[in-house]
Amino acid sequence: AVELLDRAVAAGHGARPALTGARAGANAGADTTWTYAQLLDQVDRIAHVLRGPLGLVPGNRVLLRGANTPLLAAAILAVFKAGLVAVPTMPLLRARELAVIAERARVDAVLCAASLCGELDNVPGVPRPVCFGAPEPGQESLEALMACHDAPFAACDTAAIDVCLIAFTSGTTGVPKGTMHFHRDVLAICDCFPRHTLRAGPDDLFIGTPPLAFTFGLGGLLLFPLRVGAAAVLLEKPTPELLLAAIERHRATVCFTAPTFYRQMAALAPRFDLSSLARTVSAGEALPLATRQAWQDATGLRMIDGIGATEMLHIFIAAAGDDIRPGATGKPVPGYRACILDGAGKPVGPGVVGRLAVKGPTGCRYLADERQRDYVVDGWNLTGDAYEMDADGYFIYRSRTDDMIISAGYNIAGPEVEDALLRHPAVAECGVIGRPDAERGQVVEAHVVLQPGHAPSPELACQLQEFVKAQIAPYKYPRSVVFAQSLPRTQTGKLQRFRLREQGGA
Ligand code: 3SK
Repeated sequence: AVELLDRAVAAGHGARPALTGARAGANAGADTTWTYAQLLDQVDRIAHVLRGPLGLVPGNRVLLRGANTPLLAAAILAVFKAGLVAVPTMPLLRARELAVIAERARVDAVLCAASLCGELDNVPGVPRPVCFGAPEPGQESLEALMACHDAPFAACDTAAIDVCLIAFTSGTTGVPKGTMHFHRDVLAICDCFPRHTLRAGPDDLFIGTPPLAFTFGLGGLLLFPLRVGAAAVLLEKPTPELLLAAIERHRATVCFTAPTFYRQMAALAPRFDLSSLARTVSAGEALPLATRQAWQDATGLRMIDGIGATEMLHIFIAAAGDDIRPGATGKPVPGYRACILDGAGKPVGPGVVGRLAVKGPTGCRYLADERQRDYVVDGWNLTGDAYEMDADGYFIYRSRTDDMIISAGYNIAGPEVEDALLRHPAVAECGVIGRPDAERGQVVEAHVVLQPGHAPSPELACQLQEFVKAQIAPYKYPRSVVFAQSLPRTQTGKLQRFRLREQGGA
């Protein structure tokens, strides 16, 4: 992966646009575009900074934090090119979550957008961040260091099986898991879904919303376009309206986002000229049929649905064009195989719901985590999804097999939200589940037993929501709070979340 960009330039794409940064708020419209040659220059400067002034050596780990911007993209590519390991983190994460990642990944350096550096002050033991994008006085400036290095950077001589990326996923127990990916994995995902399913080419312009810290976004908005010599537009703070406006303004041809966004965009679509759009990709959560239909009615486009996983790096089942069958995710992407297993781990035939198992050029390698044993069994990756296969080999999503809540494309572990709630003095006990929701797929719902002396009220529910938002990434807060006298537990005291799910929502 060190040569991804150099090869594009060598292939003659140097003068073509590579990345455009579309800014939000007061700076909206002040888009900046880098050609492939300009992007390469930025990447080489950052690589020099990492290996020079920062003193990093191949294999060192670099935590990256920032909204989707060309400079964050350049930093990720520079980490690869310098033979280092990228540890991208979601921009909304709070100090407590960052501390766990920094500690687990044992990071050696931090590159952080200046506006997000403050949260790192509260993370014990992380190296002092080097800040980019208008650093304030007192912050170490990446751009100032880059200004001293204008020579090309010779790509580090890495091996195909050197780790270049540790992508974190929140586990069902709330303890984040680092998934390690090799240089060859990065190239493999570029040569599977985008080539065979999406059929991307150099004239495409990619756009979308997933953060580059989420492998859905890293592939769809950076690696895939660069691999085929195409361009991408990165939106700093996307909303459905801003995304639609940017598609119109830039004449984007390929869009990557989650079903919740498509649902909201469908309602607004008539106000925009979306005639440039040729292919739209939905992943990150199951695509409801109603959303697929609403999008198709609004745009005439048939959605390319896909299922991926951080453990697998990107999408491994999908369908495009005439292969699309509404209600089914699709078939294994060329390069991957999939089957459905019963409770004993034996393959089942068509029409039987079981655990989805996949195998291919990428796979799960947890960083020092015993859950590896449960995820990879006999070479098959068990993704935690319940699926069935039909007689024609199409895979149909049924549910998650674990307690992970997937809301608007975000993976949220219930126990992590419980942990945050339990820190409130009014909370005695709580259980957090995902409640089905037409718009977000699921919403986080907290069932709360109060301490003596506290009474349920809408004000207290709001207070608890704000309390959670202040501790962990705000998208994890419980949109629904149900006050209860007691929680269902087993004889041994274990919370029975399935019984909470069976109860009606508030
Ligand atoms: O987690 C997912 O659903 C996903 C989807 C597409 C690509 C990558 C990922 C992690």
